Amino acid sequence: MMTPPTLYVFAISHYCEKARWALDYLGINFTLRHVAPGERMQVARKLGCPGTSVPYLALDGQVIQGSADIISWAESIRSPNGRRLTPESGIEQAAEIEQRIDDIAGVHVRRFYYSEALVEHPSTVRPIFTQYLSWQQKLPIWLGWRKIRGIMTRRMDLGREQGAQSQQIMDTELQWIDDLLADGRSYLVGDRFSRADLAVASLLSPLVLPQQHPTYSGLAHPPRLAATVADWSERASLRWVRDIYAKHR
Ligand SMILES: N[C@@H](CCC(=O)N[C@@H](CS)C(=O)NCC(=O)O)C(=O)O
Repeated sequence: MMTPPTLYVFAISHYCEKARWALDYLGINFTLRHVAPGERMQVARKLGCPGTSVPYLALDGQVIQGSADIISWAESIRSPNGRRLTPESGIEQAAEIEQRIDDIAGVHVRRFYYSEALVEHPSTVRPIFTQYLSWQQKLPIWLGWRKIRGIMTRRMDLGREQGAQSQQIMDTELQWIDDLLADGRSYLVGDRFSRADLAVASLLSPLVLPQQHPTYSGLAHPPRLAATVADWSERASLRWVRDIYAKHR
């Protein structure tokens, strides 16, 4: 019997939600560890991760970094509940959808949100950053908040113009999902829930804030994002995300 793996996450991260949802869905027993921003890098180095981003999963002497690789690992062991996330046919199509949502919408939904929330309303972001952390973990975030904001602003290239650019990219990416759903299908590939659906729903969840999401109950949209999301809320893609969360999360 192997020791349960440990999944290292940020509460606010939609990529972490993607990995966590997959492990939950497949009934895999794991320990969840919330890490603080600086701590994430130290733990990643100690475990021998190739990079420093969350999520990463530590299991007996091995570490798997990145939501897609974590899902592939979870699919490679026998799922305790017999469920699968890889579709029986259309594996390539599912992989293409997952890759595109990981590379484009995953990045730009985050930049769209932080460009307004972290730059103009930073006090609304900090509670989610410190959620589920111990006092020892919270303290450096409180003390170093200004520095953390600066680093994040530079690394993600945040700002008003950049936010508007990411909004446009999100509009295009939502249109891509709207078009895929236009034939009335319930799932993106085949006729059952797959990793393509899980990837798209989790990475778009910051726009929808579904009530089944484990960590977004305290997250509020800043005003311009809230107005855009209100305009977009009846799009097929966002209605579908709400439905997928209600059915599968
Ligand atoms: N493609 C990666 C993206 C992971 C990612 O961007 N994680 C962010 C949190 S949302 C992070 O840790 N950023 C800090 C860093 O990259 O050092 C995945 O699917 O896991």
